[in-house]
Amino acid sequence: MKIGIVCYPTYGGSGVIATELGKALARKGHHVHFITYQEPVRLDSYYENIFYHEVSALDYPLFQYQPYESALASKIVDVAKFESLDILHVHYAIPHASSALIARSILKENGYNLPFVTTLHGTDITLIGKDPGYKPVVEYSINHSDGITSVSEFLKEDTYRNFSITRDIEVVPNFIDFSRFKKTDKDHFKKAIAPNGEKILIHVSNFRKVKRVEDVVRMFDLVLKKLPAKLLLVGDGPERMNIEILCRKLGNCEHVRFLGKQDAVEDLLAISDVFVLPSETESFGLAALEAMACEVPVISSNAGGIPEINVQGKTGFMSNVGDYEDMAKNAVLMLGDDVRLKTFKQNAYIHAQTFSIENILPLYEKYYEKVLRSKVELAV
Ligand code: GMT
Repeated sequence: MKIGIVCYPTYGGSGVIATELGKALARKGHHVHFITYQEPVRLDSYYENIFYHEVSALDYPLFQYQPYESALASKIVDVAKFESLDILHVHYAIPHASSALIARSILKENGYNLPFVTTLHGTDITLIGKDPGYKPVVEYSINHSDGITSVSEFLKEDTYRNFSITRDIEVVPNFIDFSRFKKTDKDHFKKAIAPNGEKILIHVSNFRKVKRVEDVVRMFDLVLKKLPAKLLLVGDGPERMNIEILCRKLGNCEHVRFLGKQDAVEDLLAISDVFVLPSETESFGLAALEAMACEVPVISSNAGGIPEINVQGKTGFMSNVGDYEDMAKNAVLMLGDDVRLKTFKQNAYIHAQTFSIENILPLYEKYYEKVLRSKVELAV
């Protein structure tokens, strides 16, 4: 198949999934065309069968905001015609689904049929998409997609709850590539971070309010009172300064390392004992799955789709949103007993295998085929 993929090229989970999906499809022989405003972060090398088409929204003094949606739709039209795309897959509804919809209409007038699949990832539904400023367009473009997938059961139900959706939504969970995310021996590195054998807690996110990084620091402070530990904070975003201020206030800065954005997250996970994800809402929690694949159990909130990956008392523990005291108690329970911790680590790894790319990729391929078949049937 010739598949177009539209996504955000940055560090967010939706862009990561879109890029890894494209890479896996290309490995199976499909031709994959990324259409976005910047080379996706995870497209870090040359790949046979992968092509990148940059969208450039012209700047003009009249524009307060560049009309990216129109520029993207125009680029989709151009790429579809020139490269003879069979299908387009857009990740994150805003504004990708509406751009795809405009492109499909333009192409149709030119006698070209380009069905598109929209994958809902999370905040495009749970936060931004249901804002009245976006909702009518998001709802319309979801309903007029040729196929709709969501990354968790929770997100599917939340979409039906918040929008008038007239169509079936297929759940295709996020996946993990075990050839990259696996436990490796990084003992020398572990010693540098935790020279006295301290336990290592890690949090990886884009430091937005929804991630509740403050809870990570507060729970860590309680853990520190019970056992020697270090905290790795990976990523960057709007909350970073507030978090630094909180660490200073709590007086635990010497045990907290701010590592900023990191490409090789798997090397940091390899030395970690517990992953912390206290999010306010999380449609899936790809960062937690990456941790589990590296044998790191998870202390999380029970928000959104997290219970679909973190199994209570087995791969980690879940607490109510904001209950950092309970999270600390659970972390101490796991970290305070090496035999118990080892069992949690093994469980996390075993459960993560359910989401291996080998299991999930065929679901997308079958779904594309189904969408293409139904388009042909409609045309006959
Ligand atoms: O908010 C983020 O973490 C980024 C966001 C994105 O779309 O880039 O992530 C969402 O999609 C990920 C991939 O499907 C999910 O694993 C995350 O749970 C989801 N984030 C939220 O729902 C907050």
